[in-house]
Amino acid sequence: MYRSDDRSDSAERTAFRKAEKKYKIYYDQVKKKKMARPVDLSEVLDFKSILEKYKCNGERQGDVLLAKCGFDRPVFCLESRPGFYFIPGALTLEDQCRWIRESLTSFPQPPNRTNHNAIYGPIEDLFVSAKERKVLVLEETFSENVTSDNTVIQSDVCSSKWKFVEEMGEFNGKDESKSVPASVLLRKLRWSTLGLQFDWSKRSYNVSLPHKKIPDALCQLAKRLAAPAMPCGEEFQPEAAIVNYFGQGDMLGGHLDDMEKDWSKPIVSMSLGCKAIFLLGGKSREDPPIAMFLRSGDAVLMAGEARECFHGVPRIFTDQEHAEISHLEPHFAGEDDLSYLNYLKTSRININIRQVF
Ligand SMILES: O=C(O)CCC(=O)C(=O)O
Repeated sequence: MYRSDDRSDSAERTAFRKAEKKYKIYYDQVKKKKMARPVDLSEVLDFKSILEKYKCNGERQGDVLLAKCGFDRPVFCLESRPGFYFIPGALTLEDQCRWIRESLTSFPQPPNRTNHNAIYGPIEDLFVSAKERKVLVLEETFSENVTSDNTVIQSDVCSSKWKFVEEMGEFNGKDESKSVPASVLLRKLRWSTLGLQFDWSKRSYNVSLPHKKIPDALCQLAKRLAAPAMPCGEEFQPEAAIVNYFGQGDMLGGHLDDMEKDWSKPIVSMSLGCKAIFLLGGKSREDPPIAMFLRSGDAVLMAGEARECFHGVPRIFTDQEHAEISHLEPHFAGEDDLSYLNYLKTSRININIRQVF
C-alpha cells in the first residue's frame, strides 16, 4: 500500500525522499502555538501562473511545453517527462462542487470499499452520521447457556456487527474500545474505490468483489479529460477509480501506479479542495522529482513513460496556509452545507480514474 512508504535506509537517502522531507509539513512551537514551519516554495512549478503568462505572451517556459492536442483549454506537458500532462483549471466550479459532495457521500458507500472496511466491515452513510454526531458501536450478541439450576447465563459472543447509534442515549455507558465517533472515522477516511475494486493486500484488482459501475457523469468527464493523452482514435474506458482523502499533515508517499495492464492509457487524476504539492519523479527514486502545485479543479494525466515515474503528494495546505479554496466557500455556505465546508477547510480530495484492461 502506498501510504506505508518504504522507509529503509537506502530509501531514506534517495532524491525522491529528500524532496518529500523538504516539502512535508513540520510544526514549531511558537509562544505555545503550533505553527507550520515556513518552506521554500520557489522551485515549485506553478501552472496557474504559467497559464497566465502563456495567455499574455504565448512563450515557452523552461521544461514546460504547450501540448498540441485540440483540447478546449491549454494543456501543458514537460519535455523531460513524456506522457505527463497538466490541465490547469480543468474542472468547472460546478463540477468541483459536485464531485466533492459525491466523494464524501456516495463514493464511500458499500459495495465501494474504503480503508475502514478492514476493521469495521462496510460502513453506510459515514458523512451524514458524522454530521449527526453519531457513534459507531460494536453490537454483540451472545449465546445463552442454561445451568443445572435453570439460570440463563450469557457466554460466548456469537455474532458482532458495527452500527451507528445516536451520540446520546444508546452510546452512553458503552465500552469505549468498542465505539468510535463518526467524525473521527470521517477524519480517518483515506481512500474509497469505485468501479472494479482494488485489493490493497494483494495489490491487484479483484474482479470478483461486488462493485458498482463508476457513475456515468464521472466517466464522461474522465473520457473528455483523458483525450489529450490517448492513443490516436481511441477512447478512454474508465473501469476503476481511487478516491484519496487528505487531511492536515497527511501525505502520499512516492509510488508507481503499475497494476493496470496497458500503460499507454492515462491515469486521469483530479484535484479537489485544498492546494497540494505533487512530486513527479523519474523511473528511479534517485531521480530528482519535479515539484508542482495542484489546486482544486486541476487535472493531471499520466500515460506512457510517465506511468513508470515515481510520484506522490508530500504536503497539503489548509485554509490557514493559502489553500486557495475561497472560490468554493460560497457554494458550501448554506446551513446544510456547513459540514462540507468544515471538512474542506483542512482537506483535499483526489479522484484518479483508470482503464484497467
Ligand atoms: O493525490 C494525488 O494527486 C495523486 C494520487 C496518486 O498518485 C494515486 O492515487 O496513485
